[in-house]
Amino acid sequence: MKKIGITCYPTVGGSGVVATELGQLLAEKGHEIHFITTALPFRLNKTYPNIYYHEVEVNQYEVFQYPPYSLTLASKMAEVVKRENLDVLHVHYAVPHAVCALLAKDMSTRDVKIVTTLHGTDITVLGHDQSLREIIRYAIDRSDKVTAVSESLAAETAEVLGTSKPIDTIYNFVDEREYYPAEPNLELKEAYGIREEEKVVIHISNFRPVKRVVDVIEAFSYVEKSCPAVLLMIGDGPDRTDACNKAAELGISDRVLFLGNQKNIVDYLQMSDLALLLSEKESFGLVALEAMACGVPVIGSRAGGIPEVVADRETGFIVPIGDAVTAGKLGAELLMNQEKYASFAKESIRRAQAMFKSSRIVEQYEAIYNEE
Ligand code: GMT
Repeated sequence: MKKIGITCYPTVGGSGVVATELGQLLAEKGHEIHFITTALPFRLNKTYPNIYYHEVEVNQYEVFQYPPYSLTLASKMAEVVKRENLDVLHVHYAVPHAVCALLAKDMSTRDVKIVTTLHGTDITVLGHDQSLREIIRYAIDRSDKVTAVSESLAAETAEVLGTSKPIDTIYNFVDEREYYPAEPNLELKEAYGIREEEKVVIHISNFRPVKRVVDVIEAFSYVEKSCPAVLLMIGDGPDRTDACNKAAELGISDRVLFLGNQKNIVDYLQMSDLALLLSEKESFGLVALEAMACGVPVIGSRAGGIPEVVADRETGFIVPIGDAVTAGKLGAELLMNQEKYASFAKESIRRAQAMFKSSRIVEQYEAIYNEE
């Protein structure tokens, strides 16, 4: 059994979800887990005697123009590595987390193994920034082991950074004890005024420009033209107003429910019939996998790792980025073809369980921790 330190952004996003659930599943297998984060990970939903939380408390001093997050984190990591005799520091995101881990290893003088998992924007966005490129490459080259959440991200990392460091793809997973197909919560549906005959389409994201939420509204307008339907927009972010305006412009505001951030998204997925993820960058698309695990087919864009998650014409459809019309028309056709829909829903569940099964993914990480 290993003693593993985990650092991630604990409050939002798929990377925090994956890191936290991985920590929980590793703890269930007997490993000792130490979260070294700024807050208690939001997905940590059970009590485990072998999970510890070490808070990174970033102080603000007048002498610093910016709060020294990276320095405080590196210092805390070094303290925990030494005191708890950690074997592994598993960090999510190259910058700053892998850089902090390297510094902490040096400070602690303990031969702790540094495993870095790339989740996307540290490569697809920051990797193109000349002011960060070199330090990202340094973090990757010096980590003992680097993983990426899709083949697409692994390939893009090598290309963007020009690194020859081997990068293993380890896909994200869902906790199947939480994400599974179930009868919709009728009370919740009724509370939102959703009628029995209406199809439920769902989009979940942080509404940043890369998510192209306006395309989601436009795609939905084609679904709504063909069958009675509502769109649940879950999440919040800078493009929410644009999305609301688009719904108003298309005259479908009463069909689009903006629900803001929600904690129990599985309740919403279990009452949905179709998920839309039309991003222009998406290294994996955890929400697509969460939808599939609940038996909900996905229309996704040909961006990053989405086509590795959604099997085109089997568990949903893959459309070109920006092609909201095709996305909407394919969605409508699928929802109206009962036989095809049932086969897509069944295949979604099968694929989620076969390719992204949590036990299989956790074993892949364990193999990396155990490698000599
Ligand atoms: O999607 C985001 O903007 C949040 C970001 C995060 O830090 O959680 O998501 C990234 O990591 C997820 C977990 O690996 C992936 O499922 C998302 O595809 C990835 N987002 C992007 O690549 C834009």
